[in-house]
Amino acid sequence: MKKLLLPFLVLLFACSEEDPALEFPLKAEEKFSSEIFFSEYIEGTSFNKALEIVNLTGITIDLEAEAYSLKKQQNGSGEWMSELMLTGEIVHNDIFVISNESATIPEIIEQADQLKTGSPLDFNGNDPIGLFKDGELIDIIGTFNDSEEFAKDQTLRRKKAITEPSKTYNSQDWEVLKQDTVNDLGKY
Ligand SMILES: [Ca+2]
Ligand SMILES: [Ca+2]
Repeated sequence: MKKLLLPFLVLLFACSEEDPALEFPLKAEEKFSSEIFFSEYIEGTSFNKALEIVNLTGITIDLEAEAYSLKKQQNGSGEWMSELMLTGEIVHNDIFVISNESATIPEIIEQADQLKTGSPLDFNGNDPIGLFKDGELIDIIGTFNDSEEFAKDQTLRRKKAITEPSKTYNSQDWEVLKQDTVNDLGKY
């Protein structure tokens, strides 16, 4: 029996390595988020700008079908502008990256699920960015109608304790990293 069991265990281990989902089956008590939300913001040098969204809702989100979009408020004043409709899907426990197409840091381009030149992916630290669903704001980075430089030359990473979007920006919910930090882009 022992001779048969060992290859079986090796096989089982090899399989579980290939598919992380097998190692961490969903527990019945696991709490899902009610919505997708921003998980990272990169305000780097030049056009090195990116936004990351995470899906912890337990279901696949079709961004286009549900009309998710991004908008920017230029320098914290005026109307929301430069609406960018998001396209594609995010499966549960996955992330979606939107990057400025003119970025020069390779990871920003490599990790991108959607690329855009210019606005709204041209924020420079004082431009609130909103995540919208069918025209309704669901999550925000920065404070609407506030021209303060809240994240100039920084990477912001949402703390793991935060599992829901928020229509009010709270800097306490974000970890601040130095300019051009991209090592967690495309990961959660
Ligand atoms: Ca600005
Ligand atoms: Ca990340």
